[in-house]
Amino acid sequence: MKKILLASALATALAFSAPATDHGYTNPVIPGFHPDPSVVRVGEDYYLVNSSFQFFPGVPIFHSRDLVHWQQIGNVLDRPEQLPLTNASAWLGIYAPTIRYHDGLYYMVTTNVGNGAKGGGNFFVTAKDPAGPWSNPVWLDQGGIDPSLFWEDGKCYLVSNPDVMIKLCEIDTTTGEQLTPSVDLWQGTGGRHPEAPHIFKKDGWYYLLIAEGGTEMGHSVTIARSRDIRGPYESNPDNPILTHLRRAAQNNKIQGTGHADLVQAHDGSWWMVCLAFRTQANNQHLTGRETYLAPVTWNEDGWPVVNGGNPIELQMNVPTLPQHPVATAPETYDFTTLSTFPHEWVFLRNPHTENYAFTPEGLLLKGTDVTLQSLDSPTFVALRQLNPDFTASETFSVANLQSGARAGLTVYMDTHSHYDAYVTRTDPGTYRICLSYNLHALHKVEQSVAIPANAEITIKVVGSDDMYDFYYSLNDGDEHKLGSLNARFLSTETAGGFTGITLGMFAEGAADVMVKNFSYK
Ligand code: 6LW
Repeated sequence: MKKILLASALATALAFSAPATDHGYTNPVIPGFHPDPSVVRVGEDYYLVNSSFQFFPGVPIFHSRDLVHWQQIGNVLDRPEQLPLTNASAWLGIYAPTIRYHDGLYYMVTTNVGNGAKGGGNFFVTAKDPAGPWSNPVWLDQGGIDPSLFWEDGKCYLVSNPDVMIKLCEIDTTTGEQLTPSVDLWQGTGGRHPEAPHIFKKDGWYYLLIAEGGTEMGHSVTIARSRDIRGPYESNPDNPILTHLRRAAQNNKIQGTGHADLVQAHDGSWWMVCLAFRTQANNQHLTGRETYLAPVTWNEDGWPVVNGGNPIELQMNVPTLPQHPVATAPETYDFTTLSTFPHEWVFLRNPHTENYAFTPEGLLLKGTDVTLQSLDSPTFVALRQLNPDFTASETFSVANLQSGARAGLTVYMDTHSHYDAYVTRTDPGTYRICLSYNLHALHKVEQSVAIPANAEITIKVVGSDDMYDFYYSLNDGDEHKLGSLNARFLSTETAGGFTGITLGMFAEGAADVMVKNFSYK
């Protein structure tokens, strides 16, 4: 079996060709489960990172030259020693990261909630090249979540939110040691969960950008400033500078705008990246919290104004940097030609790598007794659902399928909430293709159809605003409908967790599965 290499560019990516422009773009700029964005500029290059919770590798990192088009260039945490995820649920693991650049080094600072040295907590890693490799974690003392770094006069300051308060201390960036006591900076304007702090310096002011209101409908971005980094901080009279809670955005598909970062572009313009979600399925969301972009100006009192004070739109009609489209992911992954997983594929927690092998016939997945309900790592490898409307399919054959084993395609929100279309064997020689749902305590096999053994099977799922429709075909023959399941029961509002839907190829029990290809479009 070939060893799985988790970090390699996909050479077969297709170039996206659009006429060069410097006006208008589509939000989200990074669709699907890509929350808690943080951005840094180095010269004319921009790098952006997202949180990743219980998925491995963690912290996807993207590159752009225009802030609009982003290409994933790796995952910051791609080794188990950087990213222990034992028993991590969709509420745990890697929370919001911050990316910064100082003195020739990239820094990514984040929180591993529930895992790691010291039982979890805040740490940073560094790299000379943002595509990696990144260092092992340097653990930090100040608690809370959403750590961020700021340098001035040879000092490195850490901010995070222990005790529901944005606090600051100085740290030693070699050892992580805390050099000064944590001081209180600001608690926001009264919204719950003051978090996501970032410090910027402009025109002699220290600006402290935060998020408040929690990561749901009431999410907002607020800002305060001080002449002294340690405060006192005065609140912007026009706070919040971004929220979709108000009437102006009540019919906007984009909701939950918050958790932001600011960057000054190489042409001098200012921009905000933030998270938000797109509502579907009766005002709920499934594709996770995504990455959005908005222009920022400064008013005469020296406070930032996001998108002219207006809500963020799907179609942004504003000037941009000169646009540089990037290569996009392929529609079909042909596993007979691949020898590594491209960056966008993810596993649950720390994968048992011996259960995944690239062969000339395809990707061999070996099932184990770890199921999709488990907080261990099942045999599962997935892509994020990027948009409500999509078609995904997996073509595979089953070399070994013992009674009770299952192999197929899961529409997976978390351990409690997933829809599975799969092949199973009920008694010697009887193969069936089934559709089941797992919704916390509710579990049912909705459909079960006998199929011949030794068939090449294609399972397809078609997503829309309200439904997931499942189909199958055998040996490239006619397509049959397997069933339909309502999308809303898998939503974040119903299922919980900080993630979004992933579409996973999985194997459970004594099942050896040869996957020929997987498509997503
Ligand atoms: C993240 C916090 C938040 O660390 O939710 O929406 C937490 N913002 O800032 C998990 O994403």
